[in-house]
Amino acid sequence: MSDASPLSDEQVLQFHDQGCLILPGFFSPEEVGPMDALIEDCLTRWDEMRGGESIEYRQRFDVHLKALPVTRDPAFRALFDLPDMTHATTQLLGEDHRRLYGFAFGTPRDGGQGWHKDSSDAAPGAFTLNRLVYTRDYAPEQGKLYILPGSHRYFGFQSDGPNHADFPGQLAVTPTAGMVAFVSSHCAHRVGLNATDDVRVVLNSRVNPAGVPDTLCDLPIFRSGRWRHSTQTFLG
Ligand SMILES: O=C(O)CCC(=O)C(=O)O
Repeated sequence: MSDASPLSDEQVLQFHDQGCLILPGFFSPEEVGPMDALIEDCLTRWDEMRGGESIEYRQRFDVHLKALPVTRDPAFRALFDLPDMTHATTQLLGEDHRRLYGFAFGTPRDGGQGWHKDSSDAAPGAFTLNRLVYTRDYAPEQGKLYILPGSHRYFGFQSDGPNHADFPGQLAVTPTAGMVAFVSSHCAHRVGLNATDDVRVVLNSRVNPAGVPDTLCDLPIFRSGRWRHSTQTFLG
């Protein structure tokens, strides 16, 4: 293990300035290997798996995915506890950050996620950190990760409009094995539609800076308005 900081000072500044930081090759193939094997095993049982979104949520926001039951496996925790990840998290959030919960989302053909911010409180510092990890290389047609840098500085979206549409200035990233994307919950992002028969999977372990409520991401905001996850209610 090296004592060197995994992120440079410029990268830390970039995260706070843009609301996101994309790091291809953050993890080695060996480091993501155990989680990739669990994902592979899950994908063989895809058709039997539940864990999809509600019809209303899918129709309003073009979000279509399944949650894979791999986040309770010790390998999930072990991946996010690797020294470079814990060190980078401290660099971005400070010492007193608080680990929340994890997800593994599988996106099948025609699935994706329309533009959204995972939280809708625009106060500076009121964000949850998404730590997104990809365990294998994906084709662009399986759904790129689109992010709108700087959008964490304002409330919501500047216009209503299609859930899947290009914005000037968006980043479009094709996930690769070992890539990590640190994305503020208040930075707009979407997952492009999967046009293949191969499921695309992302892991996410969320962390809050000190003082941020655990429930911040109960209220995401989409181009057409806010949604409350805990009651499955559209708030407009
Ligand atoms: O699937 C991805 O690449 C990102 C997922 C994401 O950001 C989300 O679940 O909000």
